[in-house]
Amino acid sequence: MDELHEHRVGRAAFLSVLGAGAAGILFGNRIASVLGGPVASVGSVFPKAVQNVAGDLIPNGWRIYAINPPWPVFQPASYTLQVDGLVRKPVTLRWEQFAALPSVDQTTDFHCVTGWSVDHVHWRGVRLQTLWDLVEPLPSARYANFVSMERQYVDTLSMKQTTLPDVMLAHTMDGQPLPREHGAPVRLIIPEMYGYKNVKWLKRITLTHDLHPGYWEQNGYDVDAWVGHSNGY
Ligand SMILES: Nc1nc2c(c(=O)[nH]1)N[C@H]1C(S)=C(S)[C@@H](COP(=O)(O)O)O[C@H]1N2
Ligand SMILES: [Mo]
Repeated sequence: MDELHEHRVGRAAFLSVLGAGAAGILFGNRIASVLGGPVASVGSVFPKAVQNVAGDLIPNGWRIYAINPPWPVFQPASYTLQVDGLVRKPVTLRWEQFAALPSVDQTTDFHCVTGWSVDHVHWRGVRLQTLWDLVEPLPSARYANFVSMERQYVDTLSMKQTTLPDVMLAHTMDGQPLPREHGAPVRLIIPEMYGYKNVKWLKRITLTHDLHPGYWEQNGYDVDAWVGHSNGY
C-alpha cells in the first residue's frame, strides 16, 4: 500500500483491519508509524491506539497527544528556554524573562495530519523574529530545531518558515496560560503546517546548518507539512 493511501485509512477502518488480523500484511513494517503516527502514544501500541480512538477526545475538539507520558511539568522557578547553536549571542531565558518579551495575538485554525481540526484558536505569544533579534542568527543558520521537555520529541523549521506570518511561540491559549496538556508553558504554533510541527513543552531552540528531521518525520511524515499539500488529508 502506498504512503498516501495508508494515511487515508481512517482509524476506525484501521482498527477493524486489526480485528481481522490483517494489519501486518497491509501495513508491513510501517504498522508502528501508523498506529503511533501523530495519532497514538508509544509503548504498548495496541491498547494506546484504542485508548486514543475511544478515550482522549476532549470537549472542544482537541485530542491531547504525547509520545512519552506523563506530560512534562512546568516549574516556573526552574524553567528555562535555551536558544543556541549557530547564533552570535546564545541565551538561556528564565520564565519571567521569556514572558516579558513582546507578545502578539492571533486567531488561527489548527489541523492534525490525521484529519481533525480546531478552528479559531486564540493564541498569544512571541514571534520568532523577536528571539532572532536577541540571539542574532549567523548566516550559516538554515534550520531551527525545536526541542521538547518531553524526551525525544523535536521538530524543525527552515529559518524562513520561522518568520511566516502566523508562526509564534504561544504561551496563552484562549485567554488562559497554556494548559499543561497543550504544552505548558510554551509551544510552537505554525498554523500553515500540520499539528506535529507544533512542538509542545518547548525547552530549547537550536539553530543548525543541516536538516535534522523531526520525530514524526523520522517515521515517514513530510518535513514540509503544509496543510493540504503534504501527506495528510
Ligand atoms: N511534545 C510533543 N509535542 C507535540 C506532540 C507530542 O506528542 N509531543 N504531538 C503533536 C501532534 S501530532 C499534534 S496534532 C499536536 C496536538 O496538540 P494538542 O495535544 O495540544 O491537541 O501536538 C503536536 N506536538
Ligand atoms: Mo497530529
